[in-house]
Amino acid sequence: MTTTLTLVQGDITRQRADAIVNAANSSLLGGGGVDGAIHRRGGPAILAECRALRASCYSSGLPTGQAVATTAGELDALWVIHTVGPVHSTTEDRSGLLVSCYRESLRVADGLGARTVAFPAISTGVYRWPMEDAARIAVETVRTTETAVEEVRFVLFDEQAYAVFTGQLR
Ligand code: AR6
Repeated sequence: MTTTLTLVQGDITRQRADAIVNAANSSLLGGGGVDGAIHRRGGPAILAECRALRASCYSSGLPTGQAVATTAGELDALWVIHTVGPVHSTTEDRSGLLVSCYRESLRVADGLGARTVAFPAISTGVYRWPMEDAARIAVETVRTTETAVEEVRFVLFDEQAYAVFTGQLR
């Protein structure tokens, strides 16, 4: 099965997809950036499920590089897949954890039977990962991951991020 990679500039909370990936933090209890936007537009059902996951499976938080799914509430999607990106470091190579975010999210998507999955540029906001490197890792990882997902859509918030991802897809 081949996976098609597509790019869109815009707000991930406006996307129609089987699953939308959230660049969360390990608390799973919300935050700023994409995380804040998803919870705001998706409504309280997402947070309620996140709280239940915290209580049942992740009492010390979702580890960096892992992924877990909840309902998508009022979003135009069936599921939100929450993954925790690494904070960028200049002294330590954490790229394996960023690779893991994409791989684990696709693995969760496969478990759900999702055919279309929208990703933000994980770790490139509050977690300060340089866009060029993050885009390379995102595209390479999706291209080399065995998955039944038919479309992986990268949703880039601004023109500059969109241009960087466009360069990586060529
Ligand atoms: N749609 C698509 N992309 C967006 C949107 C949106 N609505 N909003 C922001 N971006 P960030 P991180 C872009 O900070 O770096 C949160 O507080 C943004 O321009 O959302 O993984 C969490 O709770 C950037 O390129 O995620 C964590 O604490 C990219 O999405 C922490 O931030 C990721 O930026 C996670 O930091």
